[in-house]
Amino acid sequence: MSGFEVNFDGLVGPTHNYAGLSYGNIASQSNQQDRSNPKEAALQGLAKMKALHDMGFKQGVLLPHERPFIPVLKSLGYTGTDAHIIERVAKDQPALLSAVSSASAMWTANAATVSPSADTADGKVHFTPANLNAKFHRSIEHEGTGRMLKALFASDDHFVHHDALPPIAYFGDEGAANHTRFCAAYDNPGVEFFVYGQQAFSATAAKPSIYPARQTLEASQAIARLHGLNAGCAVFAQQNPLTIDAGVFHNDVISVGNRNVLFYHQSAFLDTDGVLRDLDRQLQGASLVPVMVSERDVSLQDAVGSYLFNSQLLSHADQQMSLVVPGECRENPAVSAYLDTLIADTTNPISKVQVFDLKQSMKNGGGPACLRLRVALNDRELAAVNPATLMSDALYQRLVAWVDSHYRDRLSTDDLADPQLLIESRTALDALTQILNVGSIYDFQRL
Ligand code: SUG
Repeated sequence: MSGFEVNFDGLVGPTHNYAGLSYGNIASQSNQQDRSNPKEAALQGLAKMKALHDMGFKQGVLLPHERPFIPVLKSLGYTGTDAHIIERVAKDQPALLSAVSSASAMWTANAATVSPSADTADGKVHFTPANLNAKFHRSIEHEGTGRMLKALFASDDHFVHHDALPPIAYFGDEGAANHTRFCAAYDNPGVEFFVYGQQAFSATAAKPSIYPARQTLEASQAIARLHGLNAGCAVFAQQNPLTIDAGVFHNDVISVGNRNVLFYHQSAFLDTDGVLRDLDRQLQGASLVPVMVSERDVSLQDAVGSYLFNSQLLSHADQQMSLVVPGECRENPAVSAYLDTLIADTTNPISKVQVFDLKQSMKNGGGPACLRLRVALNDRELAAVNPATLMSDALYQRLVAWVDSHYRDRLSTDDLADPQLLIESRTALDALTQILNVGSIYDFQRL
């Protein structure tokens, strides 16, 4: 195996809360107004990063965004001191305050789409931050994300950064949550698999009827063009609209791929035979290994409830793979029984299941795969990544101490009106930019 897959997990921010902001995301809606524990959330995320680092996987860290995000409130006409603005918005429009306070940037699978250098015409790694324009609280992430990615992947010799797509529904883009790459080895040319929820420019194509489809074909095609993907490198497929109506708001809630393996639910795609045929045909140097989970073994409802497919599929040096799942998978008897048969079955390379407690994030619909952005790199590219953002024993200790000293252990949506939370959050993030050596990336540090 050559090349690396580095998983960049989002650190959960100090304002992590449950505001019920994501219609179509069942966990987000059903936990609205619960009290959150930002400290526990951040420590749960860090524990996963550290455990994967200890298992020998390459692990990086992305920073939380500045929240509550005062510049957006100013752009909406609020004036005065920051404390005054927060007080006014809390009174006028508490829902707006929740939106600008969301720690949703933690789900870095939605941060960007990344194309490795082996797939692109100019031989560079391409990044496009996702416009996330389906939800207001997420649509305000891409500028900060772009700045952060430039601070981590700074070398022009290796990395190309694009702007997010135009911020309208026609080009709705949710980043790597709807993008999977198949390859024989991480630094070999791969097949980039773009899964979309709807065709914006078609009045007749299938669409979900209850919940919104966030990703459009038009957006996915634009990303493939911008990244200069080599001929034969892209496959586009529509997610089954029935799954969106069942709460599968991103493809990574119903399938996951790694190297030549596609692990998916029977109902994931509109045209499964076409997906398997195209991926297998375009994959170079390996055959596709499809691992299909039937409705009989795991119902769509259990898949959504347990987040079985929002797992990370990680390759070990011996070619075997681990499936990193949330604790909810072992709490669901059908899913747990399925996992036991999956790892006992030697016709696929998935031989281990690693379970993590990510309840704080899960209650907002964010499992192990949501929390990470995959970046496939070769040795030279890895050497050009900001080294302070790569996980180590020392960095883990520093980040745990940082969380312990800056984070609250309870937060309700009413607490978002506390101007002290803004000060605490900025103090924490200012210290974090020093720990991770990323410079002044936040607006509050630059204005
Ligand atoms: O966009 N939840 C996120 C969860 C994102 C999960 N990401 C992936 N599947 N890759 C979303 O729906 C809920 C916030 C709240 O309700 O407070 C939220 O934004």
